[in-house]
Amino acid sequence: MIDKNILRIMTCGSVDDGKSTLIGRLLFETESIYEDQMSALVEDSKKYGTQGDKLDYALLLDGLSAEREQGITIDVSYRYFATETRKFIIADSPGHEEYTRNMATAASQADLAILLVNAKDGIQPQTIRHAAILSMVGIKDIIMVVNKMDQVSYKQSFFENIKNDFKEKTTNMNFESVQSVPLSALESENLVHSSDKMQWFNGPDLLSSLHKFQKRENLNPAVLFPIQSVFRPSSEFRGYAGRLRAGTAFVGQNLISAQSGEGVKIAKILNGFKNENSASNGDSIVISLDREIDLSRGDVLLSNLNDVHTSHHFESRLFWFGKEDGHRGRSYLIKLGHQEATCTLVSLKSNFNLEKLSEEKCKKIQTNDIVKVDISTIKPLVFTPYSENKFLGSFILIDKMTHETVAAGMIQHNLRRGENVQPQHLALNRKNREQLNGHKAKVLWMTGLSGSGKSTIANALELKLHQLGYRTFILDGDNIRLGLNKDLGFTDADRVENIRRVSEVAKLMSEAGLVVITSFISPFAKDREMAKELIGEDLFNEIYISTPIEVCEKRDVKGLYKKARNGQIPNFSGISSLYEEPINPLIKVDTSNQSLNDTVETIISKLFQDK
Ligand code: ADX
Repeated sequence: MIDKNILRIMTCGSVDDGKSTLIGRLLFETESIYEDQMSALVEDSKKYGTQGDKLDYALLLDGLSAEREQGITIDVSYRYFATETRKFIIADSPGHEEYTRNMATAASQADLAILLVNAKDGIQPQTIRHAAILSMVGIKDIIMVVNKMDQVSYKQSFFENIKNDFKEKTTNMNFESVQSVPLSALESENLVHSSDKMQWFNGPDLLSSLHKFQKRENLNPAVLFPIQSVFRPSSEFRGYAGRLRAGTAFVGQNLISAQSGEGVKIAKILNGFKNENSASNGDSIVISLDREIDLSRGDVLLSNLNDVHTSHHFESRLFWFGKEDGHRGRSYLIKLGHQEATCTLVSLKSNFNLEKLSEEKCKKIQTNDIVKVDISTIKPLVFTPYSENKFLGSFILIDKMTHETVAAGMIQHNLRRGENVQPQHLALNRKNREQLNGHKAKVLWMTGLSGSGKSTIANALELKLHQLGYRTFILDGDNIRLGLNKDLGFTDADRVENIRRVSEVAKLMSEAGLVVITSFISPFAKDREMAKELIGEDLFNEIYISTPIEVCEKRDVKGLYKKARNGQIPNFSGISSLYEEPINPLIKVDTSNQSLNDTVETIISKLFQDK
């Protein structure tokens, strides 16, 4: 059984609020420090200490050399301490502004947050920013510690002013309880016993508050069991391993697969190597079922189907860590629970301005942004809003090319159209249409700079294919931008959307059985990758027209390079906007040293031998 008595606490505050000292001193006072750590502390205090002859408890914390050198805490570090009645896990998240994301990560695990304020400086903008993030990641309970009371002679007025100021500035945040404790971590006043120096304060000291704190438990008995792995040690036993994320499960209980809607009964529950009759929320177990149904990693077994959504469209809050900007229309890998899928940011709704504490319009997402977006996944996922279940309500987004985690997300709510729109089965498919046409469908995706020769090649190629009896269509950058995409310009965001729409159209046309030739600069590797995935690897053929920029510029058929060099066209590909070369194209053509005829022949001999 999971120990319900463990309290997960996170701490946050500005750089000078004394978090490390507070945690260090708590560890010391609760005798959670080993002898060797203690002797290191004595040595380190002499060398690096900031407290004269006294011990510098802040040095007990992790972050170690980098932190000591810079004088700031740089990552989330976890500390454990226990008293006779309770165990505590304390996450020290950094106070430095850049590291807001670490704070968000720590907050999603915490039962309670300790927000530190320096008695002398009072509430700082950073304090309020942290409070806003805490409220956004669903922290309901806060202890506001007014630290360094020794520096204001333990005067009540400082404490009362800060308390009122905090209350006023956070009225719109959804905290359910805010306690305030005045203390001095350095002098251990009001830390682990009530202080004689602050007799005007009649609340409990910090440690007593932590002992008394009652965790908000999910009392809903309904079971949520996301399957982490399928386990088949012998042909007689098939087990499903995972952690129970809500409710109490028992042998004989009826469960439903969220994905298929099929019902099953729990036959056995194993906890460790022991057979158990039941298991509760938080337990890591293996269960077996009364019959075999189709279940795999990522599927969710539950007792009440209405407790989750199975949908491919939801609104979410994102904490963006990525160094690269995020754009509407871009695709990422989403990992939600044990499920994985490709997803797209279909609309950017707003960006939360931490200075003004308000939502603002947003055109792209940058590092450290906290945005509200709609996400659409390629297959339905099982989820809940974050407020109902942290495990099935949170996810990460991964850049498929760099494998970097670019964002952490929290689901706000399902978007109904995700459930109400279902694919319609059609009587005829691509194969039928290909049969009638007498050839296979294909997409020839040409990429390259403006003036590289894409449109000329597309034209000559289509003519030749037409003569050979192929049904074809050209999607050309300039033409599409005069019609379907006339609302789009040349910012990165608009180019991403341009290619997304063109990919969808190319997919439809290939479903119609046509040979589709696309002629777009399509400068970003990620978007070409997205096109490939959407259209299907078997249909997608990348052709890189690699004519060097000097040659394109010399040709300057449309006079655009000249204008771009004169600064009349901003964001011009290859000059003031990035072009990422394909790494492994199927065909590569440099029109400065290959004739049009040869190019057309090369493409035809490589791709059209099937008829
Ligand atoms: S893409 O980058 O979004 O793929 P697309 O192929 O649709 O571009 O459009 C490129 C065409 O738009 C070029 O061939 C050129 O004629 C025209 N154009 C106008 N402004 C720009 C610009 N800033 N950068 C590139 N092409 C431009």
